[in-house]
Amino acid sequence: MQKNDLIFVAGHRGLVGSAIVRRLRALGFTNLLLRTRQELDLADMAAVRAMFLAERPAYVFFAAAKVGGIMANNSYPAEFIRDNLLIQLNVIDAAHASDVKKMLFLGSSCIYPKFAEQPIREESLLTGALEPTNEPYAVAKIAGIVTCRSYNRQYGTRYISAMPTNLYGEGDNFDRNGSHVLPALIRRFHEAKLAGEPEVVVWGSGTPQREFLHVDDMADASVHLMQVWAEAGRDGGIVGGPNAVNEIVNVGYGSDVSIRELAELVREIVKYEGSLIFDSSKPDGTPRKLLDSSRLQATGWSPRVELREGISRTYQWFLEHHEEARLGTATAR
Ligand code: GFB
Repeated sequence: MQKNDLIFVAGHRGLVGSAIVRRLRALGFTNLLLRTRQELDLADMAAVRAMFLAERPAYVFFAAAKVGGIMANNSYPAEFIRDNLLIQLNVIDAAHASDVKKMLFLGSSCIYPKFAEQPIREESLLTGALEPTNEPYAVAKIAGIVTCRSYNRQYGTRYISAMPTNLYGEGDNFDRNGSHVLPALIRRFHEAKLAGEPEVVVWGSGTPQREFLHVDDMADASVHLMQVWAEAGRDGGIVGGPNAVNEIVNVGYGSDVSIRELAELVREIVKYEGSLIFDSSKPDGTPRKLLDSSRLQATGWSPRVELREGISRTYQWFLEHHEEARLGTATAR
C-alpha cells in the first residue's frame, strides 16, 4: 500500500471501521474513500457497483456489517443473515468488477464450531455445529469467507479474511439490550452507581469464557495484515497459495476471562460498590472461544492494549460521550 493509494473503508462509522480510519491516518494514508449509509447503501447492488467502478479503490477494508451482542443476534436472526449476506456479496462482487488489488474482509470468531478445540485454529472452520444464538450471523460470515476464497480461486483476486475475537473500545455501542457484554456492563454498573442500586444483574451463569481485544489493536492488525500480505504477494508468505485455508487469519488477544471475572473487573473500574447477581434465564452462548493467533503472531504482530487499561479507556470514552453514544441495535454499515 502506497501512501496515496485510494483506500475504501467500508463501515467507517462503526467500532472497527472508525479505528481503521484512525490508524490509517496516523500512518499517513490520507487518500481514504468513505461513504455514510445515507450516501451509499451497501445493500443496493447497483449502487455499490457504480461507486466502485467510478472511484476504483485500490484497497478495501471491509468492516461493514450488521453486528450486535448475544441478545440482538438471538432476537433478529433474519436481519442478521439477510443484511450481512447482501452487503458482502455486493461489496465482494463490485471489488472484483473494479479490479481492487487487495481486500481485507472482517469476520468473527463465532464462525467456528461451538465446541471447537481450544485455542481455536483457523483449520477448525466448518468442522462442527455452530452456537445457535448466533448461527445466522456466523453462517453469513462463513459465506463471506467462502465467497472471498471462491473469487480468489476462480478469478485470482486477493481477498484475505481476518477473524477477530470479541472486540471492544472507544466508539462501542452501549445499548442496554443490543450491545455486547463489555459495553453493556460498563453502562449498567455506571447507572447503578449513580442510582445507588444495591445490585447489578449480569446475564447468564457467568461461567462462559471470552477473549477481548481492544479495537485499536484490531485496527493495527488489519493494516499490518494488508501490508504483510502486500509484501508477501499471493503465492508466498502467510496467506499465500491458492489453497485457500491460508486466507483466514485469527486476530486475538491471547488469553480469556470468565464473564464473572470480567464483571468484577468492570465493577472495580467503574467503582461500583454493590453486588452482582446472575440471571440464568438469559443465554450463555458458546462456552469458550479463545483463538489461536499464532499464524498472525508469526508475522511479528502482537496486541498492545492490556484488558484493564482498555476497559478504563472505554469507560472514560463512555463518560465523555454518554449522550451521543449510539443506541439501538449496533450496526456499522
Ligand atoms: O458479548 P456477548 O453478547 O457476545 O455476550 P457473545 C458474551 C457473554 O456475556 C454471554 C454474557 O455469555 C452473555 O450471556 N453477558 C452477561 C452479557 N451480561 C451481559 C449483558 O448485559 N449483555 C450481553 N450482551 N451479554 C456475540 C455473537 O456473542 O459475540 C456475535 O452473538 C458476535 O455473533 C459477537 O460473534 C462477537 O460472544 O456471546
